[in-house]
Parts: sequence; structure tokens; C-alpha cells
Amino acid sequence: MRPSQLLRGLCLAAGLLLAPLAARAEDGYDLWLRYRPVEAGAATDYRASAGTVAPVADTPTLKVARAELERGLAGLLGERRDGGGEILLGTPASSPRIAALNLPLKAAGAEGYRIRTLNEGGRRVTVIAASTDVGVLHGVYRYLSLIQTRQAVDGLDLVDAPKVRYRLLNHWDNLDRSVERGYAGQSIWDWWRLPDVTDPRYVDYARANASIGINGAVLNNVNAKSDSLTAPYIAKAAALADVFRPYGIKVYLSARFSSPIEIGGLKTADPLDSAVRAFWKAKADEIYKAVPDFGGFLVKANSEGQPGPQDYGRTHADGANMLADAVGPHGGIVMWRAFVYSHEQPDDRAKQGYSEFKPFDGKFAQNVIVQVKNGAIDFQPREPFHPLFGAMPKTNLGMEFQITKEYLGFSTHLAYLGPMWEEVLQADTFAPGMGAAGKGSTVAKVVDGKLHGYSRTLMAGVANIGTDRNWSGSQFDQANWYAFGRLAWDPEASSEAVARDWAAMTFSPDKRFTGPAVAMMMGSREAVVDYMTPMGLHHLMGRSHHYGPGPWVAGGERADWTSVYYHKADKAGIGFDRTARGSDAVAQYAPPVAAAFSDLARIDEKDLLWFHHLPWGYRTRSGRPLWDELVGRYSRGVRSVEGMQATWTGLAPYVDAERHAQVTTYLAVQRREARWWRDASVAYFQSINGLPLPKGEAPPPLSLEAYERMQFPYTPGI
Ligand code: BDP
Repeated sequence: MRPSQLLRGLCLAAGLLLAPLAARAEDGYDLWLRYRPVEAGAATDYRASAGTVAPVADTPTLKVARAELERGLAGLLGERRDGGGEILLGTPASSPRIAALNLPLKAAGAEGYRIRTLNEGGRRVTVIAASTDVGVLHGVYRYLSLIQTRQAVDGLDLVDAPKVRYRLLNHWDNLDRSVERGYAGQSIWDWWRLPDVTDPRYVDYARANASIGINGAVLNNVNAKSDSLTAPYIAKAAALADVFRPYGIKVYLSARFSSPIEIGGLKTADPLDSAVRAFWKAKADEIYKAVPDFGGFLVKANSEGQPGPQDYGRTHADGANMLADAVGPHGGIVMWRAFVYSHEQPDDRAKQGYSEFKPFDGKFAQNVIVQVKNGAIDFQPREPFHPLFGAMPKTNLGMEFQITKEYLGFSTHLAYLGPMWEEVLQADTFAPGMGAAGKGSTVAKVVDGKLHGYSRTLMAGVANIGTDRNWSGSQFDQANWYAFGRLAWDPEASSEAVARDWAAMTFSPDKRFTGPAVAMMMGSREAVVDYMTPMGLHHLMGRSHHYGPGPWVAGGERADWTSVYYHKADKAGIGFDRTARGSDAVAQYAPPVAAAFSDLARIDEKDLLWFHHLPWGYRTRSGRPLWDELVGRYSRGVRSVEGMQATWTGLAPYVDAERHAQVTTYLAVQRREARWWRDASVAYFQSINGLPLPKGEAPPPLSLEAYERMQFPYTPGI
């Protein structure tokens, strides 16, 4: 053997030896689509059930569906699955075999599927059928998830369809690849190299989205640049649309309202001006030429300095309807954001969205969806549901959640947002419609269109995706992307069940893992609420970057960008009075809801200081005075994180070393920052009320001034 041969042989042997180890190291890139081998001795004999995959018709989506199924089964069950079974996928239109089965597909709608196990002459055939190709693709992901979560796949007969029509990610991505409120690296859109170079990552992005039913992406920030609508950028967006199309994902763009001036050479952007209207029509035509299935526009207008129709004395409806006219003939929609609050308005900021939009109910075109944040302020760790839900029966309203954790510890804090979203979706608006006196008219039923019979329904999530290897900045933040998709598909879904699926697919289906991991996830958001903003407190973080505690933030440009505006603490008490004695924001809710929020005996204490200003000595339900209760909750939040650390340590046997170590490190950061939140908040409020700490509570280790002096000049996300 020549030395070079010997060397090659040695390398090969070493490679073989190292291979299993290397394969086990994971960085999170594969998300919940890891398809790792099913353990020997699994309850179900998946190899026998799954079998071979029948050929499919030659369409882009069916080819993708079949390839994903092959990939998934090969990973989960190995290449050889000769148990005799067969998997048949397709639509009646493309497969005579499926047509002959005459399966009831109506309930699967345009994007859902039916999966049924049949017996064909003693042979097991699993049929994944749908009316459309993309329905088949969704069915494939569902089928694979059954194996991934170790559920039975024989004797299947299940049908599923999305309850919400537009299930969209909103990327707050800028053209220079920075991401507003992004904590996972840069934007994955490499605008500079597009359209010629399409990163293979775009395909994996599309796969991940399709696997949870997301069917659209707004590519650019709501604080938009007109450049996105110029010919070169339309070509770039078209290249992305081409990649996404087989996965049933459409592209949308945020449109800057003043584009007619900036890129159209006009003197005005007045929505009633004929030249402006012609500009938008021509722009829409140009986009649809490049992207025939373009989804439409998302608009932030007259909000936080963005231009809008009010600059010309026109209304939000005027602006939205003009754009709706432009995209309407092509089947496009306009998502018009209700996140508006005005500079000049001295009124409670929580009231302003409702005040601006409610008078225009029924005035928006049918292809407009007014996109409303879950709460009336701004993606806080906890907010009562936005009062517009239930109050706009004649206007399509869509939900906007924030997946990225601008106000919940960025990507280093573990906070599973499923319970937060579920809490909002299950909140009862008591709008007339469902049961007696409006009972059962939940936000979910507004959003899925059942309550008011909306012609178009939407759930949007501000994406947490970036160039980080693990996509979301942390392993557990992937769960928020996943949960958003699942809840957009079914707003009635249980966030706990969703967490269980995610944990099983992403880490391990072993119940000894999923049990504690899911419990940790389910409690994680409440922990954040406790150590940051307990009992209805809100918007108390550092100015503008929103990192860390800043209850002392005061002064500056505008009152409602300060913390003192929101907590209103003084020597006597704390909280924002939004009852009839105060700003009367409660009056924007249906009477039974308003009554409950107003009544100290009935309000849930989680919302207490959102609606009430109370003396520090106010007796809470625990029997403790408010101050003691508050301090207790801050400390409880820190203890919860310590509990999460202990849980995670115990889960080491079920998780690969690389991901386990990353989560461990992040939890240590979270523990330190939870403590910082607690200490700084306690120090500040104590400086206001001069009260002693409750017995057993440790004093903050630093002076208030020390906390106030901390600076964070290079915070990500701004
Ligand atoms: C706030 C963010 C800001 C966004 C704004 C919005 O701090 O960066 O531009 O919302 O939703 O949460 O438009």
C-alpha cells in the first residue's frame, strides 16, 4: 500500500468512525423536519405501514410533495420499507387511481387534505388526497408528523383544512439586510445577489413554512422603502416567488404610501388624485407581470411617522381602497394596519386604534383586511385583547401577532408564545353573534370569520427568522414560528398540544422528554410576565431598543414613548386608570367585558394595573398588599427561570450535546436578566413609594442610579 493510499484508508476509517457522532451533532438548522430514525421497538411498525411511494403526476408541487415524503420516510424509517404497503398521493384531477376512489374531499377545502388507509386486495394503501396539489403537500407533512410524533398511521381517516385563508409571515426586513426587531442575525433575503443567486436556504424556508401551512410572506419591513417597488426589486421578489410557488407560498410587499412621489415623479400621494391612482394601477400591473400570483400589499400608514392618506386630509379607508382597486383585478389583497396612534392626540394611546378605525366599519373594500395587533398597545408580554376585535362586523379584520420577541427578552430568553396567543384567541369579545348576549364570540371566531362572516380572513406573524444557523436565534424560538403556523391554520388549536408536537419533532418524542419540556414551555411566558411586567404593568423597558428594564424612562419626544406614562406610579399608588373614572378605554369593549374589567371584584389580577390605578396598600386576592404582591411576583419570575434551568439540566439524556449546551447557556443569560429586571424594577418602585420590602425579599444589589446608568448602544433590532 502506498503512503497516500494508506492515508486515504485511514481517513476513510476515521470518517466512518466519526460519522455517527457527527451525524448526531445538531445545530437546529433542520427545525422540526429532522426526520431522525424511529427507535427500534416503537409501538407501531411504521415500516410495514408506510411502504413504497407511488409515482405522482408531473407537477411542481406534487413532485415536491413526493420528494419530501421520500426524504422524510428515508430518514425516519430507512431506505428499505418493503412491508408491502403503498402510499398514494395526488388529486382526483391528476391521478385516475385517486379519482376512482371517489373520496369525499369537500371538507378539505382548497388547501387541506384527506388521509385514509385502505385495503386493496390485502395490501395496505395509504391515500393522501386533496382537491389541489398544495393540499396534497400539506397532507404529506401531516402524515410525516404522525410518524415523527409516534402516532399510529394505520387505520387512518382524517380530514383537515385551514380555518383562516391568509396565513402570513411579515418580515420586518430591510433592503440592507438589517431586520427591525430581528434577533437572529441578518435578513435571509440577500437582496444584493438576487435575482441571479437564489440561496438554497430559500427552499428550506419554504419547506418549513409549508409544513405548518403558512401560505404567504410579506418580504419587506412595514417601515418600507419605495425602492422595493422599483423594477430591480420587483425582479428580486419575483425570483423568490418562483422558489416559493411549488410550496404554496405567495409573496407580498409592504408598500410605502408616498411611493408615487418618491419613485413615480408625482407631486402628491393623495389617494383621490387621478394620477396617483393611475400610478398604483400601473405599479400593480407591473408587479403582476413579473409575479402572476403576487399576494398584495401590506401598509403602515400615518403611524409612527409613516406617510399616509391623512397627510392629504383623506381617511384610512380612502387610502386602503385605492390600493385595493389597483390589486383587485389581479386577485390581490391589501392588508391595512390598525397600529396607528397620533402625535397630537393627548388621549390614552390604548384607545387610539379603535377611535380611528371603528367609525369606518363597512367603508373598506372587500379585498381589504384591516390588520390589528393582538393588543391595543404593542406586543407586550401580556395585553388584554384589542377592542377592535368584535367591534368591526362589516370590515375584514385580521390578527397580527409578533413572533419575534421584541418585548419578551429577544432571542436569549426562553418564552413559548403559544399560551399568549391562545389567551387572546380564546378571549370572549361578547360581540353579538354567537351565543346568548354575545357569549362565545371569541377573538378566534372573529379572526376565522365565523362571527361576522368575513369574506377574507388573515393571521399574520412578525417573523423571527434570520441568517442564524438555527433560523430563529435560539432553539426554542423555533417553537414560536411553528406555533404561529399551527394557530393560523387552526386558531382553536391548543397551544399545549402544539408544543408537544414541536418538542417531539424537534428534540425527542420520548415522553420522558416531552412531559417536562412541554411543562417548561407552557410556563415560560408567564415567567417573563412575572419578572418584567406583572399584574397588568406594561411598556416599562429600555427606551427605543426595548432591551432590559426601564421603568424610570421619562421625558423626551412624546409622553406615550415613556414608561412613566404607562405605570403612573407615585407615592400613593400605581397603574393606569382606564375605567370610566379614568381614560374610559374600557368603554371600547362590549358591555359585559367592560363591566368585568372595571370591577375590582371580578377583574383577573393578571390585568389589574392595565385598567386600574390602585394604592400600594390595596389588598390583593392573596391577602397581601399590592406592593408585596408585586415584589412577590417579580421574584417568582426569577424562581421560574431557575426551575427551567433545573428542568433543562435533567433533560440532557434526550438532547444532542450541541443544542443542549446552547439552551443551557441561554437559560443562564435569562436567569441573570430576569434577576436584573426584578432588581431594577423593585429598586425603582421602592424609590417612588418608600415602602420596605416584604419579609424575606432580598434587596436589589445595586443602587437605582446604577441600573439607570446602564447603556446599550449596539442593541440588535433597531
Ligand atoms: C413596534 C416596534 C417598531 C415597529 C412598530 C410597528 O417597536 O419597530 O415599527 O411596532 O408595528 O412594536 O409598526
